Amino acid sequence: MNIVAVNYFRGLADAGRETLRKAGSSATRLLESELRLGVTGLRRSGKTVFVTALVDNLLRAGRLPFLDVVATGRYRAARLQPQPDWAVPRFDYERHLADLTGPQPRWPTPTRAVSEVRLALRYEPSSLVRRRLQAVSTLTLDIIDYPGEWLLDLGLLERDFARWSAETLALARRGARAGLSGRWLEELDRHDPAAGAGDETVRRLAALYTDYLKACRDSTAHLSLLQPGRFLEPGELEGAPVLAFCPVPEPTGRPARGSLRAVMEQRYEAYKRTVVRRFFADHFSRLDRQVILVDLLGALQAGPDAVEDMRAALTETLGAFRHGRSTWLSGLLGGRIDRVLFAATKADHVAADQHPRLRALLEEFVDERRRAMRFEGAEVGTMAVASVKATETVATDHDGQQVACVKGIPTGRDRPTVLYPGELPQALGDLEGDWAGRFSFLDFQPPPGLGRDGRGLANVRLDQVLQFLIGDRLA
Ligand SMILES: Nc1nc2c(ncn2[C@@H]2O[C@H](COP(=O)(O)OP(=O)(O)O)[C@@H](O)[C@H]2O)c(=O)[nH]1
Ligand SMILES: [Mg+2]
Repeated sequence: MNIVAVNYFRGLADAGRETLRKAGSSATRLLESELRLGVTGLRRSGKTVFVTALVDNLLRAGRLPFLDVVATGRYRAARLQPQPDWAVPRFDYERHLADLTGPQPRWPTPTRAVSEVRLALRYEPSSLVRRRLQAVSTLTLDIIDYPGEWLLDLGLLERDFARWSAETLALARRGARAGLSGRWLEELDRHDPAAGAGDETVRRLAALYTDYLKACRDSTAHLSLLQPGRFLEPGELEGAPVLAFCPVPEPTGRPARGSLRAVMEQRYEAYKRTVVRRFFADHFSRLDRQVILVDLLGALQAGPDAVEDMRAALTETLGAFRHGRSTWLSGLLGGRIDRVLFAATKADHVAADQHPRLRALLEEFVDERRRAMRFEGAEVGTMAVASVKATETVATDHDGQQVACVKGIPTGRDRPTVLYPGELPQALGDLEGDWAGRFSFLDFQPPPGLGRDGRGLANVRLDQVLQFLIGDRLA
């Protein structure tokens, strides 16, 4: 057995033990409990800023009025602790905080792989019975930040190569993608899937496919449904052969051994086995709660294709959380995530009166799957949040009418500007035709003086986020 496979099975065994330990200790869990919270989202959805702000607000606790344990005066304090997984990089809270709160405030430098941080939260239990047993309880909270691109890959486990190829090829010929997939599809056309293919051909096709995925992500089209995720966020696998494949059309003749189709299929299956399942066993299967950050405003700004694509990506993502014994994923190890929160980030890009609509739009995306998940016993929440509030909502007079605007320092400028970002629709169906260009959300700099009052980074609704994600464990 090769090393990767050994590690994979070891991962499974560990995860299995973990599940047993959890089940066996549910009695003691009341007093001293542990919770693993996953934070994910596609690139630039706001993970790093979110985790930094979450940690900072838990440490300082001066801006959490709707977190019950704080509101009722039972919260003692929190402290950073050494993390349990020694092979995973530590989330660099201190450095990110220094970026945000320095003399020249700037957004944290991006990171591209998994990282984690552990906090111990001390609080007084609310029930008399528990207080008699222990005056102060501790919740150990592990926060794990990982690329949403990896999460999207769980959907591949349910598709064989033929199906994945057919779906991906069809998608590449539609909408905004058609303008970006040309070079890859032309090159693919030049090869007979049933004929033998050398390593060089395979690598060239894979490279063109990867370029296409990157173009989808980086173009103004703002596309989300991009698989395999490691092609965009390779983590430690940069350059590995398991990341060199691409979809191939169904061959008409009988494919020879070593044919293009056969080689690509082998690599696809190897990717699922050694990369996707390992991520599942090592990280995903060990989470108790999950928050998925969504840059919905970014997609709205980009237009209908981006919104449709984001909807598809969220639906695919929710598929990974299906509970119940029938699905492969939960059948393997027993899914234990019982709360999933979708959060539309950067809500401070629009005026506060638009937040209910932002949330409603997000809700529309996840609604159908949400009912299925509630049926299985898991909660799915939606919220509009800003991890760091970079603007103020101000009322201005426009042709004799009061309109709500945002005021902040746009990126690249040095003075506050008042901006009318437009009104969000009540429902996605209200947007008709090609509405690209209807919204103008600007990027803002972190506000000067951020964090100086020592109460925790100014934010929008992080307390409600925390109440939903961990509030019940601080009761
Ligand atoms: N105004 C505002 N911008 C944000 C917020 N969170 C993230 N951003 C912007 O989004 C960018 C990407 O955020 P980051 O946390 O690095 O995303 P990640 O790639 O998911 O880790 C940042 O550099 C900011 O420009 C927020 O709460 N408010
Ligand atoms: Mg990040």
